Amino acid sequence: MSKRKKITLIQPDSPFLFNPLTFPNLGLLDISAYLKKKNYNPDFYDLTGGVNLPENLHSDIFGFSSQITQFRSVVEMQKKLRKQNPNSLFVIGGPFPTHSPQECLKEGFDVVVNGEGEKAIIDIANNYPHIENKVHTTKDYVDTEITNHIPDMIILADLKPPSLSGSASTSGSWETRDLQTEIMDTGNFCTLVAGTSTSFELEPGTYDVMVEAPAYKVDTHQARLKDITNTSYIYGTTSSASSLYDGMSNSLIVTRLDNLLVNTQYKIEHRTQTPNATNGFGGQASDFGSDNLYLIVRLKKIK
Ligand code: B12
Repeated sequence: MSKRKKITLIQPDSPFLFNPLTFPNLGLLDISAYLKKKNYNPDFYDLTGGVNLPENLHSDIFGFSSQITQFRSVVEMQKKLRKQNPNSLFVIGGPFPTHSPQECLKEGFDVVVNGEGEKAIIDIANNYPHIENKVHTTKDYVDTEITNHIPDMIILADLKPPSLSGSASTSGSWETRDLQTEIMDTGNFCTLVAGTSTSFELEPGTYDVMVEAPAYKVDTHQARLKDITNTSYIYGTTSSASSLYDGMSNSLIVTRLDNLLVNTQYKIEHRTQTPNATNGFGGQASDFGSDNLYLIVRLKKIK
């Protein structure tokens, strides 16, 4: 399942200039580069020098850059494109919208970016189609700027209703753990592999990994992270959860997945010394009434 939205960026022409091709406009190129860095893949149309926009363009989000001198042509393009894309979001940024945001709203744009646009466009793309603010200003993102170095975070879990255990450990040899829920994925870097309820796929990059895999009344046990794509393993702590005395403990996997060059699939496997066919991979707390969270996989994308 793709979470990607189609984004189309349009740089208008500057026909009033003696040679509009002398200085390529940097603002929208910058926005495009930032979207790519955050794993979006925008289409970019630079109309400088009399290039025409293709007919029948379709996109979830259209983003225009505009100086005051380009505004009329941008408004015309927006109105034409909206006829073919009545449900799309039309965003405008650049010097003119920064100076006159209300004018842009009056001319039909859905969202105006006032000031620097890098954080704003990611916020808009991540939340599309639910956009609360019509005008995004740089100061809205000051906190995000300060926390610029906080990496993207992915949290996956085996989350079950109150009545269900973390599944049985039956064989005493390596068994695949349930992992069916994505709790958080701030940069859209991870996908649960459809039809498995156990496996996830990471996009290229470097990830710090922390996995907590509980076991209940199984004596010695150990979890491991399996790289399905390359058939390799990273082992977690060897832990103990007494089968006699209601023992419960976690096996902890801590590692770094360094410089993945291609999409790579993983799952968690777990081995127990003593099988516990009732609830070996986590005893349920049905009395609490809340969902049970058993296995938890936390990934930080650091590059
Ligand atoms: C360098 C510069 C030039 C250079 C190069 C311009 C170029 N090709 O990029 C030269 C000397 C060629 C030039 C020419 C002109 N310039 Co000039 N220029 C600047 C200057 C100093 C910096 C622009 C810049 O590169 N910024 C860096 C980039 C990365 O930032 P940015 O473009 O602002 O983009 C950011 C945001 O605006 C926003 N953003 C931009 N587009 C979009 C789109 C979306 C969808 C989103 C979400 C966000 C977004 O995100 C970007 C990244 O944060 C600005 C003043 C300023 N300090 O901003 C004036 C400025 C842009 N220029 C201006 C003018 C008027 C002109 C000319 C019309 C002058 C003339 N009479 O010929 C021409 C027009 C050029 C053209 N192509 O149309 C005005 C525009 C006024 C307005 N309200 O529109 C400005 C603001 C100066 C001013 N205060 O008068 N300019």
